[in-house]
This record gives sequence, C-alpha cells and structure tokens, in this order.
Amino acid sequence: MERTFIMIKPDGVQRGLVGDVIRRFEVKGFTLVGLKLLAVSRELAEQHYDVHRDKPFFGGLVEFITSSPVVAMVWQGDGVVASARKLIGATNPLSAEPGTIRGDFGVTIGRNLIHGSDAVETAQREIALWFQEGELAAWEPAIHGWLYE
Ligand code: DAT
Ligand code: MG
Repeated sequence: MERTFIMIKPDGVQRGLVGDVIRRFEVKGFTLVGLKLLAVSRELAEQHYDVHRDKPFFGGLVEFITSSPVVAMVWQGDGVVASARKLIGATNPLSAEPGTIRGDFGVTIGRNLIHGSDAVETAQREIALWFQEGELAAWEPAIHGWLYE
C-alpha cells in the first residue's frame, strides 16, 4: 500500500503541535508505520532538500531544520501522498486554507510546521533516506474493514 514521508519541523515540535498533527492523520484513517524524534544532521538536511540546493532560501532552510529536533514519520494508506499534501495545505501558511495544518497553525513560509512528500516517487526516496527498513512496521489496523470497502 502507498506510503508517504511526513516530518514535523522544529517549530511544530517546539510549539507542542506533535499530538495535533498526528491526530489529524489518525482520524483521517491513515496508518502510522514509522515514527521517531531526532536531531537532524546538516548532511541529512541537505540531502532531504537537495532539490532546493540552488534556491536562495536553501541555507536558511537547512539552518532551520537542524536547529531543534524534528518528528519523522511514515504514514500508509490509499492515496496517502496526495491526501497528506491536502491535509498539510499550501506551502505559504497565509495561502493555506483553514482546516489544513499550515492554514490553522502557521503564518510564515519559513515556519510552516510540516513537510510532506510531493509525489509517490519522492516519498520512496525520502522514506529510504530517513528510515531503515527495520524501523518500519508492516501492520494492519483491526478496523481496516471499516475504513476500506
Ligand atoms: P513544500 O514544503 O510545500 O513541499 P517546497 O518543496 O516548495 O514546499 O519548499 C520546501 C520548503 O522550503 C518549504 O516548506 C518552506 C521553504 N520555502 C519554500 N519556498 C520558500 C521561500 N520562497 N522562502 C522561504 N522559504 C521557502
Ligand atoms: Mg516540497
């Protein structure tokens, strides 16, 4: 089944929003298959944001992500990659709709609380970058039949 990589950034952890964010994915019906809190190395941050290496905000982004611990997660479910992006909302929190995580909790693009993979292939790359295979648990919630026809 489809999986995506979700990271609660340092601002989300510092502001005590870890539980709120996890709750939104749980109640939507997705399954948590990997979870850890970690201090991010500069090397990991640069690899994660490699696609933005030439952007003017790259240096600040790496500084921010390495400034305080993050919560890294893998969530599973049908269509989870695109759905997670909807739950998260637009990159700029001022443009993000109310009801989305960024829309409800954020005000500025450089403190937008959370990362979510932007495509299935990106999710595969990011999951492999952040998690060892043994850190992910393949399990099926007992309520599976009440979530999927
Ligand atoms: P997203 O996180 O919605 O996938 P992105 O991949 O375009 O957005 O950018 C990665 C992160 O970089 C984003 O979450 C916040 C930061 N960022 C993007 N554009 C920025 C900008 N114009 N100024 C400052 N930070 C920016
Ligand atoms: Mg992105």
